[in-house]
Amino acid sequence: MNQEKYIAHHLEVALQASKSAGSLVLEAGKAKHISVRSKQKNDFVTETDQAAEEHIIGILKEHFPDDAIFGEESGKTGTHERGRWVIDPIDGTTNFFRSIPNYTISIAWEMEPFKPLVGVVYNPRQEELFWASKGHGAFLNGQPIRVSDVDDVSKALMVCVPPHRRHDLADEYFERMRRIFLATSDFRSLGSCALELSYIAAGRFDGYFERCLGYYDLAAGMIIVQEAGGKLESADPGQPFTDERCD
Ligand code: 2AM
Ligand code: CA
Repeated sequence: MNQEKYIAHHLEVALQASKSAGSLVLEAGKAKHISVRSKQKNDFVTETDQAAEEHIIGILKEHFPDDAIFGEESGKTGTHERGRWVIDPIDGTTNFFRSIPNYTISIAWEMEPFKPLVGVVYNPRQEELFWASKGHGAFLNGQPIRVSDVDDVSKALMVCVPPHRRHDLADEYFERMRRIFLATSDFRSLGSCALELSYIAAGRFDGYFERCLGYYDLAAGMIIVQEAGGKLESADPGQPFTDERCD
C-alpha cells in the first residue's frame, strides 16, 4: 500500500473508532450517577473513560495490530516503528460527568513523534466531527474548515486555560494571561483542549495559550489546526513537545 493510501486507511479507521466510542460515551453519560475517581489534583477519570479507551484500542488493533498505542488511561504499548496512535478517550472528563456538552473523543496517528499525520476529534453531544490528514486539509462534518482571518491582535478571541493541575504556577500564569487579555479582545475556555483546537481550526477562536498539556490532549487537534492553516508551538522554545505532562 502506498503512503497516501496508508494514511487514508488510518483516517478511515480513526473516524470509525471515534464515532463508535462517541455512541458509547453518549449512552454512558445518560446515567443518573457517574462515579468519578481523582487521579491527582483536578485530574479525573470515570469508568467510561476507561471503557471508551479499551473500545477504541480494540477497533484500532483489529485493523493495525502492529501499531503502537499511547492512551491517556492505559499508557503506552508497542514501539514507534509502524506508527503510533495517541488517544484521549474523553477529553473534557469534568464536562462529561457534569453533563456539560463540551467533551470529545480525540484520536491521532503519527509515524514520527509529535508530527501527527491523522487527527479526529468528535463531540458526540453536539454531533460535530472534526478531522484532518496530512496534506488533505481539515474538515468539520465533511465541510472544509480554515482558521480565522483576524489579523488584528486586538480583535482576537483567545482560549486561555489556567493551570488547573498546577496551582503553584498561578501567579506566573495569571501575569501572562493579564498581558494576553490586555492585548486581545476576550477569552473563552471550554474544558477540552481537543475541542478548543478544533474550534481554532474552524475559525471560531483565534489563539490558545496553556501550560502543562498532555500530548494526548493536543495531538489530534494539532494536525487539524495545521491543516486548517494554523500554527501550534511549544510555549517554551527550549522545551519541545514530550509525552509527559509537566506535573
Ligand atoms: P481531560 O478531561 O482529558 O483531563 C487541558 O486543559 C486538559 O485538561 C483538557 O483537555 C482536559 O483534559 C483537562 N481539563 C480542562 N479543564 C479542566 C478542569 N477545570 N479540571 C480538570 N481537568 C480539566
Ligand atoms: Ca481524558
